[in-house]
Amino acid sequence: MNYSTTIANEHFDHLLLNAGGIFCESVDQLEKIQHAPGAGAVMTKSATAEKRAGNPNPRYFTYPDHHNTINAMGLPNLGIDYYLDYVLHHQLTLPTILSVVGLSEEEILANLKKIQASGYDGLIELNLSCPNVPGKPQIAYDFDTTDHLLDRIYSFFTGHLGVKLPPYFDMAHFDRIAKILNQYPLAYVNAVNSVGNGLVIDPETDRVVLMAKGGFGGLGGAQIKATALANVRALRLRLKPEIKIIGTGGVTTGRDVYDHLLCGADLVSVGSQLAIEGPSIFQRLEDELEAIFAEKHIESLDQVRGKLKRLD
Ligand code: FMN
Repeated sequence: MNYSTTIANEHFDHLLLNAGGIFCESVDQLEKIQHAPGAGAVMTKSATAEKRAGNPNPRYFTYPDHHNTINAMGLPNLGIDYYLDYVLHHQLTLPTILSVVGLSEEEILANLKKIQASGYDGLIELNLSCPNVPGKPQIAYDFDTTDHLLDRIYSFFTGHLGVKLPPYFDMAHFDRIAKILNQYPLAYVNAVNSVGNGLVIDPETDRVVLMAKGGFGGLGGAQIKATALANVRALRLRLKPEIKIIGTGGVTTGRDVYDHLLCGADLVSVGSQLAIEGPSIFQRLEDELEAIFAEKHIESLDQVRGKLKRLD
């Protein structure tokens, strides 16, 4: 299959990449994704202005079924300078997306100004949806703040920007966020981030499994697939065609990748199951996807992307 896909000035030969936060905190991890067979791109860890230790351990938990996770990492990262240095000065094999975040509007703007001043010309992903920093709401659940922030960003920023969104659960909210995003020259949206503030209980001890936030944490893996697909589909139906979509959430099999494509995803990223299985997952998922294409006699991505059928 020809997987050739373009977002802004970046060209991808494969559909899959690591989801933000997975295998991407250190150069060592990033290099493993760069060289993973079947990977089409690399996402760096969401970077704050200064490096952060994140929340206390335990802050990540894999369910016994090995297909689901809950985390309250709290954005541990090595700081924007580290990741900017990586994308600017390392020999990159794959298109690499620089993920940025901030704990305040001013920090976000300062990060983007720094990136712009560096001359970096690749894709940048602004994370508007981290659910795990105590006391800091997910920005993209506040529509007015999101609009105001994007307005401030585009008063100076000329780079290729995508935004990472939290999951929405109400049709009115899909309408609202799409209307805001359509006002700006965004390269893409990435949907979805972890489903915020779930709670997992250990049946042996009757205790929560995470230390921070009283055990509340972001959900990932198979349990969030339906929510992720709904978000990709709802956004694809509402966003202007120039805004591409990275589908994220609930991918554990090639069929999950296929379903994201049906809903309109241009690329698909893998979080929890990559953390569980390691970078060999990309080739497995691509092989499973190929098998589905062969079985259905599909010869081009255009026959699948956004081609979800309705019952009426
Ligand atoms: N998303 C980000 O945009 N930036 C991050 O730094 C980030 N860190 C994460 C760390 C962990 C341990 C996990 C499990 C998720 C993190 N996420 C982050 C969210 C994932 O990128 C992804 O959106 C979410 O896990 C849903 O995908 P999944 O169902 O494949 O896990």
